Amino acid sequence: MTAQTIVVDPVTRIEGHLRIEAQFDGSTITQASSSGTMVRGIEIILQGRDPRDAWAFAQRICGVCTLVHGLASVRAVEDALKYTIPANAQLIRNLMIAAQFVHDHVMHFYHLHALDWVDVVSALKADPKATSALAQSISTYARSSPGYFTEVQNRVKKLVESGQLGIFANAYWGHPGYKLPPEANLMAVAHYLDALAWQREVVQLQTIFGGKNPHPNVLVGGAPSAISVHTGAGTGTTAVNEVGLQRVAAVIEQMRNFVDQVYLPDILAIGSFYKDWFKTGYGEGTGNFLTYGDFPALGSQDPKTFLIPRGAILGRDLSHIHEVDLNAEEDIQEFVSHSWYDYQGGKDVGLHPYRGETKLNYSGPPSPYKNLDTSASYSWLKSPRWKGHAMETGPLARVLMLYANGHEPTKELADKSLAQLGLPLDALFSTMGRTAARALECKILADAMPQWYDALIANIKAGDVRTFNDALWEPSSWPRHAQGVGFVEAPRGALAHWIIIDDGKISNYQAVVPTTWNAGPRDVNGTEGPYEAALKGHTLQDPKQPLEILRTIHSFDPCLACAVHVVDPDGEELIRVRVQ
Ligand code: NFE
Ligand code: MG
Repeated sequence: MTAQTIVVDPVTRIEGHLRIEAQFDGSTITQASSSGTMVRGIEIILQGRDPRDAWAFAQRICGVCTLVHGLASVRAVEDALKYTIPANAQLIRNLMIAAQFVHDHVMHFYHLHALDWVDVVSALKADPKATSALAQSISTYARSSPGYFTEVQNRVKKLVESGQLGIFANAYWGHPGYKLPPEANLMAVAHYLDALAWQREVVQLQTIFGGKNPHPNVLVGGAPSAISVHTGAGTGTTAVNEVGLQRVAAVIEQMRNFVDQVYLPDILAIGSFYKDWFKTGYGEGTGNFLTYGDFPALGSQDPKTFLIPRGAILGRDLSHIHEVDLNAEEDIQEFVSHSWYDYQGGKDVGLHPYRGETKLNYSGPPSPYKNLDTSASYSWLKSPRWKGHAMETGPLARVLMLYANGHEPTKELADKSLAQLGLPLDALFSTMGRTAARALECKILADAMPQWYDALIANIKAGDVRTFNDALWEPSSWPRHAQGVGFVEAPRGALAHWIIIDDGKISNYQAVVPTTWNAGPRDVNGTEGPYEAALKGHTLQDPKQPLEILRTIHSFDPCLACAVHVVDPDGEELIRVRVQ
């Protein structure tokens, strides 16, 4: 077979618009390019505004990780002003962030990623009785009777017979890369539907503390949730009361149950049929991992107390965690050598976000008919680098960081899960390793939620209902010039917003988000971003149906809307796979 270029544009079952091009030599991918194909420029919109309002704009960067940009923004302002928040606000933030993780990870697996591994059409051939036996052998989940799986199968049958597959349309059903037996496929499809109903319930945690979802409210100086245990339902108050707090406890329980009984067992069951996707290095990316850290211990903002530690891992070396400084000019820099932006100092300099610039300069396609020119600019994403290295952020980075730091629950869970699959720790450096890491951290965070909830309740019982510190609310109390960084571990990875405040107004605002780290283009030295590096060396069974590309790209859980801080102006396009 002659060399060819495979174009997947747009990649579907992600957020935002991503184009992947792969050079295919007939058996393997020799080179890949990742391009974000749209832009809006929230950072520009923020200039000149009141820093206390910034979160409401910044939060609109994304409709998927709908909380975290708001929080990164208020934390940036608080860091700049040295603004402390009450303990209750910190606990509420921990609970909201963790809830965002659990919600987002389950949705990502079932609704965006599972269909890369699960063949919906094959589920029709399953024996519901055998499916029930399989489900009961791996979990105590109650919805596992033969009757239940018969009902699910009938629903899917109706869909297929109608010829209108809807959400299940346009996949590569029947591709030889699908390895699950029909019963495992049916079980996973049933859980796909269950996860839809589950997420409607658990999202209530955000509405109780943040008023609504998506885009719950946040607040510079605290949490926008007044607490009043003496007001019941129907008293006309919007304060968080006993009813709301009890509902939060129930939601935490629902989250933990679904992760323990459905998500984690499914990942291990599905993973056991795809051991080749756990091969060390296959779909790995750069082997460099970055976390900013999050979930402070009560009463502290010191990164040393974070549940998820901060650090960098280079070249898979878990024995040496490098320190990460978000304020150091030389450490985190964004490059635009291959991005549709200009810097005043030229295309080849790197800028720390405090000095960051957002000057758009679109200089060429992609159009569906023209390939990316990787010697020039080819993406709306910038290329963030840590000390010059291309770094992966996200669940795999965090699980490795927890593991390397000796976090006992992580070690126990990871070791047990890998042992069950008969795999070594190195198997995590792979496409399936990344997908499994997401499920592991989901459990670690769901299990951490009760301690924050209990601490919140204990404070309230002791009479402390404070959620907001008004000490620095008025700009007259601010210094004339201030700068700060707000960071959050977001579901897709390390997120930070850098803000500069002059005379009470924003004079510069830069967001560097998880998907920019992961999906960014080559940098000034030609070093590829993690997506690009991860696809190299992939074999494809059928280049016209590049399922393998989707598996690895989806394992990162792309959000291009975040990555370019955008909304698409040009409307949707169906997936287009073009082989030249
Ligand atoms: Ni739009 Fe986001 C997360 C952030 S992404 S989803 O998680 O920040 O890269
Ligand atoms: Mg940015």
